[in-house]
Amino acid sequence: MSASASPVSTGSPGIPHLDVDPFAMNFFADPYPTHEVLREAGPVVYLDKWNVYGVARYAEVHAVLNDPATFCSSRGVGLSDFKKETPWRPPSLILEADPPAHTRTRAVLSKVLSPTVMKQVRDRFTAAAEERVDALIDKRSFDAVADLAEAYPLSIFPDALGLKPEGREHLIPYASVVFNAFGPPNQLRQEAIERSAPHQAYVAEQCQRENLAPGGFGACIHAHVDEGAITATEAPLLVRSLLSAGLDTTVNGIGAAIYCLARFPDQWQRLRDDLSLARGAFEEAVRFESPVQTFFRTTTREVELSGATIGEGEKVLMFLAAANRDPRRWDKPDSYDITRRTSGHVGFGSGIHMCVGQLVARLEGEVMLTALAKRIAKIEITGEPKRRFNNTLRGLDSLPVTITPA
Ligand code: OVV
Repeated sequence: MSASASPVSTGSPGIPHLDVDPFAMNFFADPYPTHEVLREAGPVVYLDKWNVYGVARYAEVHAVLNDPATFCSSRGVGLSDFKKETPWRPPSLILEADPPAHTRTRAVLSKVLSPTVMKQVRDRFTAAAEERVDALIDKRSFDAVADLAEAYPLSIFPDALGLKPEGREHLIPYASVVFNAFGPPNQLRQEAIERSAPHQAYVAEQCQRENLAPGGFGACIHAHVDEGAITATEAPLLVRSLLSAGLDTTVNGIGAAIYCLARFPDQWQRLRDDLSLARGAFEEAVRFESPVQTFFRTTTREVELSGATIGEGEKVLMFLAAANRDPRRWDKPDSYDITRRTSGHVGFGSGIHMCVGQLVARLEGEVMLTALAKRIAKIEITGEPKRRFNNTLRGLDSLPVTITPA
């Protein structure tokens, strides 16, 4: 991988210019050597391929995430600057918003996905995980992506939202468009958006109040209209956020955990010996694989970041995955260790935009890993894992495994 410092006079002095493309197939296939190049080049880099700044060290990623007034989200958290280009869909009222607008919508989704609500769904999520594991034990050999990482969230999350049974096949393809659309105008993004119309139509329809079952997350969002916290126009767009970010993320999170535990059998054994490690094993998989690899911010003013001057209206690409393996922050960053102190990892982000659905993700991960570890002695990878390519999400398309029951 080449990392050439260039003397281009338009750039801020001292900021290394790199010619790497973090949205290219060869990068997705093995991002780790390039993550190291990005971290070692300097605290702030410039990517000539897309004309954006980049931060790949933990300290700078954390700093950008925690200064939302300077590094804003309302101009989009993908490459596209909403001040210069029309967004491909109406902006998210939470992800693509800044305070004070963000504060109100965030409060609503925080309540809808609160610890109290997790207590109410926990037994259902646990029963579904145990049921899924029963079915996998009957099969013995299966695809850990389709039959586990996708099948389990699909068996609980659309019901928890209150979606009707018809049309659910649009959910993962819709999310795939959303996460590809954060990337640059490469083939992945352009083709995803070109084919998005049927998925968008499905999602728009399911966000309406009359299509969401009573008691579900969707109906709970609409109930906040009656309290005056949000308007009837805003509610469907907040439901859309759960449809956008609530499924494919946990698919890739659970997929990451299974892939880690299958590759590192000593960690699988530790989990089996102590089931209270399940939540930590999931969290460490989120750090280690970083299912959400990157997000952008846009500068609202000229700012100095670790000695680098960045002008107003510049895009800054945050390499969450590189920060999560920065040796400046982590001991043995490239080891999957389920007893590691993972707090501070940026796999769920950090600061005011930190994943509002993190409790749902952790609940799914915890109960699924517990159900697996209770009943399965061994997970063996029996075929070539195939990667799924997306501009933002990291995960597999297939992972053939054979399990040995306990
Ligand atoms: C975190 C995230 C990812 C994708 C979409 C959204 C949020 C949204 O709010 O629509």
